[in-house]
Amino acid sequence: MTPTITAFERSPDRGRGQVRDMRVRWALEEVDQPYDVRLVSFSEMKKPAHRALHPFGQIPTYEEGDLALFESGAIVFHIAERHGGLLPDDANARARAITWMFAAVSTLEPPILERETAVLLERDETWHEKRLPRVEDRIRKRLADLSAHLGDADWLDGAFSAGDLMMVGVLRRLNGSGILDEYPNLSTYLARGEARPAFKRAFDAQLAVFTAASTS
Ligand code: GTB
Repeated sequence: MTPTITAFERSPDRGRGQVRDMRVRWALEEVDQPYDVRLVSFSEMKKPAHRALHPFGQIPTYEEGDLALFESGAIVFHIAERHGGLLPDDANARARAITWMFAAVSTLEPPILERETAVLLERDETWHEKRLPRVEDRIRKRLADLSAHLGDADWLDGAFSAGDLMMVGVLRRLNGSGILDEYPNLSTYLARGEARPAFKRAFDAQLAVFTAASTS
């Protein structure tokens, strides 16, 4: 059965692949699972029909038969469980890969999101200049530890897994900040993830939504 995911009808990031449907698209591409996309407007996301799929009125969602999921991490986990290739067969290695998925969304992503909020929404506040370096230092603390763990390995724990997919998805949110450049092995790790053919296919698919919208 072909799953259907939701994505922004008009992508505020202009197709730079920062919106969270990108992670889901990437996972589906990694496992060679075709998918349909339903584009939703900001007002549609807040209506009951969409809230029945996503209680917080957001994207992405995932529908497959009578199963409806939300939360990009949970969706990627579901895809990884149902298909081969994103989680190791060995039970302990599998548990570690899942641990990295959680680390991405619950340890790395929060300070990165905090910075985005500061940069996008708090620029005019009198305390912004003082606060931003503190927020960025909280990110650096996490990146330094992640960098030390990764060392000169290609991936976080053996072969590429859903843990790497989620971590690369989160680290991409630092694109343009310059912060990741301070950790050369993490910059290379990010580039390694983005060089995967499945990533490129997912990126092109989400970009096509934006380019189609801007030419119509
Ligand atoms: N924890 C949830 C998940 O991982 O799925 C978070 C889902 C979420 O934040 N969805 C956002 C959304 O639907 C889109 S990704 N927002 C609309 C709303 O809340 O009303 C966040 C996002 C938005 C825009 C950019 N951008 O333009 O660069 C990047 C990321």
